[in-house]
Amino acid sequence: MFKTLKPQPADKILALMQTFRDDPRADKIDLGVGVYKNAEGVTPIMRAIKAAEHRLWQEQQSKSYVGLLGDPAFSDAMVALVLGDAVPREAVAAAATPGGTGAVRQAFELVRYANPDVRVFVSDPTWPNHLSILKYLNIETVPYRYFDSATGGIDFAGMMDDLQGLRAGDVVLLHGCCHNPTGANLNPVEWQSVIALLQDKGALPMIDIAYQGFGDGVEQDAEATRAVAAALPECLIAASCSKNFGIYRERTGILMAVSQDASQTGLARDTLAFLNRQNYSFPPDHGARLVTMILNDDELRADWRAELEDMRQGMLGLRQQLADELQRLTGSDRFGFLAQHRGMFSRLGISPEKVEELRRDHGVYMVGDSRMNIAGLNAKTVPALAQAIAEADV
Ligand code: PLP
Ligand code: TYF
Repeated sequence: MFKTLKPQPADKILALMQTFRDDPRADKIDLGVGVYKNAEGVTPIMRAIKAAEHRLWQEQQSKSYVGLLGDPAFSDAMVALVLGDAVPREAVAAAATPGGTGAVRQAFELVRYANPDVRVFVSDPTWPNHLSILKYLNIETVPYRYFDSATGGIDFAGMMDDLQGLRAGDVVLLHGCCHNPTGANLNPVEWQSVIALLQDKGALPMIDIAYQGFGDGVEQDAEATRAVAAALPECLIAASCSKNFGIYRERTGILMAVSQDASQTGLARDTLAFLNRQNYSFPPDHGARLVTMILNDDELRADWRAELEDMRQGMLGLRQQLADELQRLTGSDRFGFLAQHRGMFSRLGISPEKVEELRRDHGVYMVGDSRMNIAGLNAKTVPALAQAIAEADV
């Protein structure tokens, strides 16, 4: 049977990790996979996570099964973190999932289960895994214009134009904050226009929020998601704890189904439990438990917020330093958008050939679409990167 299998295309981001490891140059710079790194190039375990793990090790008495939706306390804590008081708690059905990817996968399964003819509108570009999972599930995707590589900003007119093609029951996938791969985000006024259009068309928003706290702050980064949830009759939210709690390998995420009609919440919850059971029964618990402990403990929560804020400020500082350095070297404002972008990523907007040249001649590793992980930089490598970009005459 195995001989009937066909080779699968590699994930380009993950393949780049290996190419980087194999490069013997000491001064190589890794701006590839979206993992936070500190100035020493280390992806640290956050202090609050260590403290919660220590406490859990001492206090946990059993590792028996929890439940198909995960621990209700995790759902409560995450609904509060992401949605604040935008909607009543009864309006939200939630299921713990293996990471944000698990939440995305279960959300797509849910919409296809509800409507086998569903179409999912996706930003051009979006996270490659969105497209890969949609394709695997045989769900029709419709791209909408998003990034304008000439300005490094958003082609908002093009986006709205393409969303005019929405039909009732279509799904629109939106990044809640810190767009991956571009770093370009809608402003609050633009979000309101999108919300009005979705209301008008009867389309269902699905928000992927994987970087809450990496952009403008924990509360600020959730504002768009909250506005959507409060305004639309229904929405889906896939949230990841991988980045903002630094627990990538623990696989911690949550899928929320929000309905203004609370009588629908029970049905949504049953379906989330059903879908979890079909795919893996019980979601992972360890990371979810740590997150719950942190969010429900004033001291741990404050320390987590403080460390996350330091990480965010660090990335903002690197953005500004890189934009300033490029301004100085090129004498143009062309790369000013780097300081305006938010989150871990910025798309530089250069050709794949130039990306390859930067890798070959300067040991700079960015994804082929010219996405850079800003957290891969430090105060010392920023000037080297700026020099390489300027020299490559991109
Ligand atoms: N969604 C987006 C846009 C992402 O960039 C990521 C990547 O980390 C995820 C979801 C899911 O991440 P994870 O499955 O590691 O929680
Ligand atoms: O975009 C990124 O780099 C992160 C990490 O299949 C990632 O979201 C990359 C590829 C992948 C899963 C996660």
